[in-house]
Amino acid sequence: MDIEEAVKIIQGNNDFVLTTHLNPDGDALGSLMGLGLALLKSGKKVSMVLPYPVLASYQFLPGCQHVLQPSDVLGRFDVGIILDCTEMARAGEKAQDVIENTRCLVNVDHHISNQYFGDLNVVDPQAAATGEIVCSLLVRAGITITPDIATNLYVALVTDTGSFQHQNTTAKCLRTAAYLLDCGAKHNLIHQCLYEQKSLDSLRLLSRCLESLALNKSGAIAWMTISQDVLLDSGAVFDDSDGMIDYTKSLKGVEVGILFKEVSPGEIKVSFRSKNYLDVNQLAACFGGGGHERAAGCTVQGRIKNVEALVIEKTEELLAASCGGPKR
Ligand SMILES: [Mn+2]
Repeated sequence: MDIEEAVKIIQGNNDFVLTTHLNPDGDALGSLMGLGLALLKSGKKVSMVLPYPVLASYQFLPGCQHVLQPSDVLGRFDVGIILDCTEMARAGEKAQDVIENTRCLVNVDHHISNQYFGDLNVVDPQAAATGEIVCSLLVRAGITITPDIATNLYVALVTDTGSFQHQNTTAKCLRTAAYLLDCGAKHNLIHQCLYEQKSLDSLRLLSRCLESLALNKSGAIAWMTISQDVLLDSGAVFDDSDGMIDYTKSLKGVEVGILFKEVSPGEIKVSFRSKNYLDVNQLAACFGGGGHERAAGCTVQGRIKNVEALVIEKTEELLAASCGGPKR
């Protein structure tokens, strides 16, 4: 990981464009705006670019007002920084055009499946969140972390660790979180904005989602399904299903939890979580996806029942191959 090189690039340049992956989550947005605000604060010219508006649920993040559409930015930038993104294509075509039209591309990420596509790759799969790497970068570059920057980076940590519950919650992650609280991130407010602003429709969707819960024979695999019908019925939107997958894993004896979402007819988005030993990055890769060892996803084309059967079968196969037992 070339963090010192990245510090030099940040210190030695003035003209930056930043982006992250499509359907940005808390880590993507927190890293984007945390770094963006920090560069602005140190007097640099910064464009933060996203092809779609920031989700309403994340609009409490300081810096949202600076986010631009790819069509808003013109010309060639000195440095492009792409955050939390395994491969260039995940930024979306329009943001990709902007970020590629730079003299130097820096790829900052923590996914084990990262493709090392940058001129400089600051990739640390040990980091709990990309926001954790951004925090190290800022500290090493001697940039003061304001409360607004801290809030963004803290959100990155909270969301990518499932509120410090997932296995990626390391001592370093918690030290970074503590440091960000010292810098002025407001835990209480952030927690409320992230987890206590749900709509009635989204809880109705949760109830329908839980009704669909199924288990395989051994009880090691649990899954839930949200079809288009169920979604329309509940009045919710797919973004409301954030976090619902964790209920699968909350069951005793379950090693792998899966959520199937019919995002459009014939297009099924599949999310995976594992508890102790199954490498779901590897599982998702069987279907052209990826992510982390304990959290990953992919998109599979087909009818929802067929996709379910296919994915469960593959999951059982990999579970059996992992010798049916925890390695640690
Ligand atoms: Mn992340």
